[in-house]
Amino acid sequence: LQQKGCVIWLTGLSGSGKSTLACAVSQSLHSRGKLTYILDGDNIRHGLNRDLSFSKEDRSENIRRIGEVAKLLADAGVICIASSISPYRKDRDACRALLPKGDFIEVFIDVPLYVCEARDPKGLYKLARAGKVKGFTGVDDPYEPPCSCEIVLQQKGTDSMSPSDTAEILISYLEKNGYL
Ligand code: GGZ
Repeated sequence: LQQKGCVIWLTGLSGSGKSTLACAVSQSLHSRGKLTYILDGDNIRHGLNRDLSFSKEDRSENIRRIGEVAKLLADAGVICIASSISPYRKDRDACRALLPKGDFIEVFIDVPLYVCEARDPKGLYKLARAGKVKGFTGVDDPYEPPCSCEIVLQQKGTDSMSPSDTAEILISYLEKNGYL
C-alpha cells in the first residue's frame, strides 16, 4: 500500500454542512483511487457510541472514541474523515495528540448559527428553541471554535458554500502536504 493515512477532522455546528462536505471529499478522493472512511458523528451514535448522551462528559467520550478509531484507520493508511460537532477544544486537541505531527487536519466549518438554524434540516433547532430538546449545541449548549486549526471554511451571509469548492480546498491541502 502506497497511501499515507491521515485524519481530516471536520468540526462545526449542526447543519453547518459537515456530512455533505465529508461525502464530497470522500468521492473526490475515491476518483483518485484513494481509500477513505467517513466517521460521521450521527451514524456512530447509532452503533459504537449508542450508549452516549449529549452531556458534556458523554460528548467528550464520543469524541475520544472517534479519535481512537480515526487513529487506527490512519495507521492502516486510510484517509479518515471525521465529522462530528466536537464542540470542546480540549477534546479535539486530545484527538490531535494521538496522531503524528501533521496527520491531524482540523477543519472548522464556520457557518453562522442563524444560517444553520434557518436550514434546520432535521427540525432540531426548532425543537431546541421550543425547549423540547435540551442542551442543543449553539442554542443552550456551548460550541468552542478552534483557536488555531489547519483550515477554516468560512461562510459569510446566507449563500451556501459549494461542497465541490470546499472539497477542492481540502484536496489541495492534502496535495500540498504530501498526502496525495
Ligand atoms: C447537538 C444533537 C443534539 C444535541 C441530537 N446537540 O445535525 P445532526 O443532528 O444530524 O447532527 C447532530 C448530531 C450531533 O452528534 P455529534 O456526535 O456530532 O455531537 S458531539 O460531537 O457534540 O458529540 C444533531 C443530533 O446529533 N443531535 N441532539 N443536544 N446535536
